[in-house]
Amino acid sequence: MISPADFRSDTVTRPTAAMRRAMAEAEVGDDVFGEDPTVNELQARAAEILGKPAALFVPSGTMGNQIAIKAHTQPGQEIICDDRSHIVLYEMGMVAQFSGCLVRGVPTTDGVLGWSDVAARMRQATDHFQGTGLVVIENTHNAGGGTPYSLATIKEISEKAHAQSVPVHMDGARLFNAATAMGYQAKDAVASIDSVSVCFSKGLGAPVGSVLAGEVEFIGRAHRIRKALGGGMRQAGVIAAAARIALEEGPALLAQSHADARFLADSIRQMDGVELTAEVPTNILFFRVTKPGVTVVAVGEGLKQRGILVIARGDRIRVVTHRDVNREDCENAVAALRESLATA
Ligand code: TLP
Repeated sequence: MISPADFRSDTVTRPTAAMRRAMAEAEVGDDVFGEDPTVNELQARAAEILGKPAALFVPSGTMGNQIAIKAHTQPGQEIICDDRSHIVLYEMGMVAQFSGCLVRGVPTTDGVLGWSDVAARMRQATDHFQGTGLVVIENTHNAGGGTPYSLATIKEISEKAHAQSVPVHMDGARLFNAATAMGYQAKDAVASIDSVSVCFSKGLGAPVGSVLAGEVEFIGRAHRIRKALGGGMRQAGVIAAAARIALEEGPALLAQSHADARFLADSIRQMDGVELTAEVPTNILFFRVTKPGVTVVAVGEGLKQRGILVIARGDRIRVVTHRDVNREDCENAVAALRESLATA
């Protein structure tokens, strides 16, 4: 049987042969003692690429974000972010559970905040208000359609938040997708912000791992918080070795994924019965079903029967391109979508 083409997420990529080799050969030590050379090298290299003084290897993007939120805030403070942010929708309420913070979510069309959105919700701590503790921006924005931030917007939000003594964290799970689409360097996008978490295990292709980067003192606190969450990973060089290859070689492959997503978007634009819900600037595409009487779930099921996996949930279908699907898979997906719509 032919294995299905998996467009559910860019998290589904399998480690390459080179990654598996590097994992097998990785020099390791006990990272809780700071003695794993492969982890140490990965952290140093990630810090260098992101232009930050220090970086910490973490098991997941969720842990990277939640450590950052805890390290930046005090219980009771407010966090300003887009109301469909990953930290709000998909991180198990940890903003409340772990950091004891409140979310002031901003409704947006594409997930990207402007300074005026943030400014309207900023509150100084007074006898009446607990105050804003943190601003979080998601670059690219997943639920908004893989939307990248411009350098100018990041800089404006950061500088103006800092003027009110409020730090800014970037959920940069797909920062390199943003950099590829916007033509900037990852480090330029994070130069004005306080911390960034970046995933190796999405489009970059590593089997596991993310990194949190920021100032030395902040990463010191993050290290203690990671331990509290059970994130002391011992001989983690085994996974850091694959993450290092993802970091060095993954970004160059993202342009192809973006071109594949554009190909899918163009095909969907020409099809009756479906409609894109947002522009497709990177590797994430959302569409809804407009054919009367046909549900998102039915189309998702029809695609699955034809060997195409997507996420069909709520009122839209998400398709994500990545290094483990190619143009032929995309062409097959378009044909499968046409058939599914015709027979649904
Ligand atoms: N996103 C996953 C799902 O959880 C939705 C996906 O398939 O897209 N920030 C952003 C913007 C993300 O999209 C994700 C994962 C994370 C953080 C969390 O990363 P992990 O899964 O490593 O904890």
